[in-house]
Amino acid sequence: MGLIYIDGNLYKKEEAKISVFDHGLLYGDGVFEGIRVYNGRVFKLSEHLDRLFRSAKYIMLDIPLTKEELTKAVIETVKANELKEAYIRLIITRGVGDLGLDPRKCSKPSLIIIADKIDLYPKEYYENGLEIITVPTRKNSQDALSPCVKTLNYLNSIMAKIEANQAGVLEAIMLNAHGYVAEGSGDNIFIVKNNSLLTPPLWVGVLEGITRDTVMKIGKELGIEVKETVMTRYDLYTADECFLTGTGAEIIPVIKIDNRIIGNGKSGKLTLKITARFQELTQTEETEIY
Ligand code: PXG
Repeated sequence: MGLIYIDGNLYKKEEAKISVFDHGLLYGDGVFEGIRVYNGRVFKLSEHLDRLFRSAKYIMLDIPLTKEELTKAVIETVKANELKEAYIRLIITRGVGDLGLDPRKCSKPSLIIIADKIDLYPKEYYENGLEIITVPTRKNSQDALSPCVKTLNYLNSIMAKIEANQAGVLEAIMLNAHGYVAEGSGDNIFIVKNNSLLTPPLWVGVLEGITRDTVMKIGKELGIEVKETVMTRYDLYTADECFLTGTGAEIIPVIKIDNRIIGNGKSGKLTLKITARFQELTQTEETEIY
């Protein structure tokens, strides 16, 4: 237990160390994934690895392993930790360089896999719903750094989280530079309006969430109209239902936004239906490892 994978070897937690010259630390130069293990199955591993390769391609980082090798490394780490319910953090940094940001000084990327427990929001919020706010911090602009890329630099989200903390709520929604609703600090947002399921399109500047994709598929499978559409704060305030999705958050109902009560102030009907199907999928889908 407590074994961390670094570049092909497993180390005890206390002995798992990387260089202070790693550009992941010095510059946030790297990419990562957050993946869940449910009931001994790695949920949507293939989709997470595909996104990791897309993120790496954007930042021009060559992942030294194939998708098959990465799959094996993830499963080996989960098995070594004897975890049936877990959170996997898969990190690839530019590697060890010197005190200059030129990535050509980094001879090879570092690969780290941590498998541990995660509890993002207290359990009662999944039943009673979450209060959130829209915050002053805007999403990074597409042409500065695409929000589709899951990079090691999360300061944009961290600023939003600090603003939420200071307002006494647990999560923040960021708008993009034009004032359109984007996403939370670590989750995508959905609303239900007149029985349609709506979420911002990727071009607004959001991460292509694996949970977002899963929820959109569930919606369609349940015969619900699913639309990717731009939305403003007005659309949030007047929604019938609202929820957030993410690997950490799973599906969490939202009952208050900027002090406006959403719907009847309880988890909505479609939210409950989609959540029930999502929970079924987490127990039955994907890579069996035990
Ligand atoms: N948007 C952002 C900015 C994220 O960081 C999501 C959306 C949801 O994507 P997935 O693929 O997970 O459905 C994320 C994911 C944490 C934590 O420790 C954060 C995420 C995932 C897992 C854990 O806060 N963010």
